Amino acid sequence: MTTEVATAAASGASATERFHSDKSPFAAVAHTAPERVDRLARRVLDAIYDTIRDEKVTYDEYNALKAWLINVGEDGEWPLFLDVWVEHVVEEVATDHREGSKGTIEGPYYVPDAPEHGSKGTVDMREGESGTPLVWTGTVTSTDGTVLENALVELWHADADGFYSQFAPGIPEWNLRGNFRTDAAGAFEIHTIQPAPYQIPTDGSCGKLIAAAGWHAWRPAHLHVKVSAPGHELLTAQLYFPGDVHNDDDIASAVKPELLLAPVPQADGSVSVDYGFVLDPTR
Ligand code: MBD
Ligand code: FE
Repeated sequence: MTTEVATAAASGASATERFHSDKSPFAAVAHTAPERVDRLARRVLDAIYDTIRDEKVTYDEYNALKAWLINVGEDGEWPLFLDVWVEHVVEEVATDHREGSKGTIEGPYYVPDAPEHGSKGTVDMREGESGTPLVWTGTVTSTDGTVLENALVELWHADADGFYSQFAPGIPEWNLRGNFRTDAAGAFEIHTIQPAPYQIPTDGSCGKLIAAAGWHAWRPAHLHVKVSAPGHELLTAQLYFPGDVHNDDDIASAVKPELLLAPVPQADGSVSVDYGFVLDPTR
């Protein structure tokens, strides 16, 4: 028997395929004026020209960049590259007006339509799934304090080895992915395990950049969540655990103080957290 190993190329290919299978990102910008496209493309190109002139970039460096960009595509790592180094600023601008809960980036590993568990339940996990059991309670309200019944809470996270189902081989399809609905009091209760710190793939092009630049590849342990309710803006967030050494130097720049949990260890070895969400009404 051969043991499948997680490779950058395999998880990159899954993330790229998943992104392509979603509804076309171009439809939403089909009516963008040429002036806007011109302005944005021009500013990005000008930033590149400035860098080349200021830093006196050589032909050898230009050719290395060209080869690297081609490799990012071949590895399927464009979703990873963009979500790690660009998305956090897009998220910042997009959610600037909000009065409700803070969110953060989605990242490359969301999958819609995970199994539903009602308002209280346990995400799918393997027999003997490793990791500290985690019980997460919370409520979903609107910015005016109204309780939101039947709000959708979608949870996904890595396992204790830092792998996501559907993006690493040999993990059951919906492992550590589950959807919950708030009850009449706006409450939910989710049972899962505590995820581990996560290292982005080091064997692909993003890893090559990280090594060449002397960076590290780590994200702190995190739970991903999307919270939605009719008439409200979709909230995409990640929640973090205090004390994680990478909370202060997340490679994806996606940690905010408001997103830190306050876990309470229980006598039975599990950990409880209470963390709820306030959604902004649609403008
Ligand atoms: C992740 O798990 C993640 O959340 C982000 C943002 C980027 C890479 C891997
Ligand atoms: Fe993640």
